[in-house]
Parts: sequence; structure tokens; C-alpha cells
Amino acid sequence: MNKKSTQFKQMLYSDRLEFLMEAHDGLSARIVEEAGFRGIWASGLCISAALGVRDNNEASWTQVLEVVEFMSDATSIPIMLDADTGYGNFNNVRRLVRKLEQRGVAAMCIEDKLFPKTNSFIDGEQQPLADPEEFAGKIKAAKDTQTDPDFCVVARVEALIAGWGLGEALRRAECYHRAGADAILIHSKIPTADQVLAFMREWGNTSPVVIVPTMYYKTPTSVFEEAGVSVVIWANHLLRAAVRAMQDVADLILSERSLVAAEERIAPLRELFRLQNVAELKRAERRYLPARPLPHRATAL
Ligand code: SPV
Ligand code: MG
Repeated sequence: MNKKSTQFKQMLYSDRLEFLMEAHDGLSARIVEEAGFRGIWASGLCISAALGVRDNNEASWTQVLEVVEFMSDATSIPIMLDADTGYGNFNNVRRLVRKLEQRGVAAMCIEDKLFPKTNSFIDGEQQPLADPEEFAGKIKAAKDTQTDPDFCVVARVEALIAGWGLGEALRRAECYHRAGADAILIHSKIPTADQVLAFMREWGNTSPVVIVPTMYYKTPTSVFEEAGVSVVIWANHLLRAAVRAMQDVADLILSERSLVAAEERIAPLRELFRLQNVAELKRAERRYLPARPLPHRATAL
């Protein structure tokens, strides 16, 4: 099996459309891998929501790093971290890249907005964009800093989100591409794929393109395939599924004052133990603990 960064780079450059599924902690990351996905989107929205805070850089970058480290430890497929704006200027980006490489994170995506960022779907048109040259400097700094040649830096263009036109989106994409970005993420919040498809027509094969069809989810996936998109990110759907399930079960247990009705609707405890790989610890205990009973397990005084 290739290292995670190599796997990710191969996804970016493969001939077929690839998918990243959102995860926000070690458990959800493992579920994504078991489902058969080849890569994970460590979503800033979902990590912050799962921590109970907003997607406005309220969680510090080291808190995010800690979450993504658990995710990386729990999985063998590549992770792309949604690193927002890079949590500062080029210098913060350099340190971030070093820390991500140390933790086995394959790729990061940074977006051309200002710190502290706001989620693209909240008042998008009022969001100021970064100066493109300054943002290109972050990309260049990231590429100069990485020691693993396959670590990938994806540049996310927010021009369409912020109400600018295709021309501005293309100018920015070109600028980030020249700075060394391995791919462009072109984001759009309209309910059709029109903006993204127009971008694809102009951009051609200049570099791999990543999209996030949260708002234009009704577009058949074959349309993205035919347009030459490299990677589709399903950006927040596991957390949204979990939220609905947790609300329903909390309501049920509260109203029933009993666990009986809930029990059949939820994963059995043995499924948690399986996902935590309790079996591996049992094997390790047999190998590393003495076979004789330990003193504190003595049954009789
Ligand atoms: C995220 O999942 O945090 C993203 C995608 O950045 S979006 O929420 O569409 O901005
Ligand atoms: Mg995000």
C-alpha cells in the first residue's frame, strides 16, 4: 500500500472521478474507510460543530490538529484537512504543513478568505476575500515547506461564493496554480452546477479540480464526471446523519423514560467495541501481560 500522500496524489491525477467523504473524529473517519471510500475530508464545519463551536476559527488550530491526528491514527486512507485560511499568514501555514506531515495527513486545502473565516453558506457575499498575491504566497510557502514530495496543497477559490464572477474566479485559480497548488477547489453555493461547469469549460486540464456539491446536490454525478472534475467532496453528511439520529434517540429516551424502544434503533455496544478494535488489545494483552494472575486481581484475602 502506498503512503497516504501518494494515494491522495494518485486520486487527484487518476482518470476516474474520485470521492472524499466527510469525517470529523476518529470514529467517523474509521466508518468512512470501512464504507469503502478511498479518502476523507476532514471538514472544518463538521469538526467545529462536533466540538460544539462555530465554523469561525473558534476552535484553535492545534485543537483541530489534535482531532485530525486521531482521525489519521484511526485510518489507512488519505485525509485532506480543511485548513480554512491556513490559520494566519504564510508563516502559520509553514508550521501547519510541518505538523500535518508529522501526523500523516496527506493533504490540506486552504481558502482565499480572511481569518477568522465564516462558513461559505453564511452571508457569503459579505465575506471579504484575501489579496490573491498574498494568498499565493501561502501556497508557495506550503509547497516550499513540505518535505514529502507527495503532500498536496489544494487552493480553494471563494470568488463565486463572495459574489464575484467567473473572470475573478479564473484569475485567482490561475494565480494559485502558478504558485504551485496541486489542485483548485472551486466552490459554489447556487443550487445548480452551472457556475462550476462554466469554470470547468474555461479551466480545462490546467490542473485537477475539486468540487463540493452540497448546494447543487441534485446534479447527477455523471455530469461532474463528464465535465472532467477530479474529486468530489461529500462535505458534511455523516455529521448531519448523526445529528438527526442523536436528536431522535434523545427525544425517545426522554419521553419513554426507558431504553427499550431505543435499544433496537441504535448500534449494539459490541459494534462500538469492534470499531475501537478491542480485539487487538485482547491479543496484545495475551502477548505482553504475564499469564499468571496479577496481584490486584486476587479474589480472596
Ligand atoms: C467544510 O466542510 O467545512 C467546508 C465546505 O469547508 S463548506 O461547508 O461548503 O464551506
Ligand atoms: Mg470548511
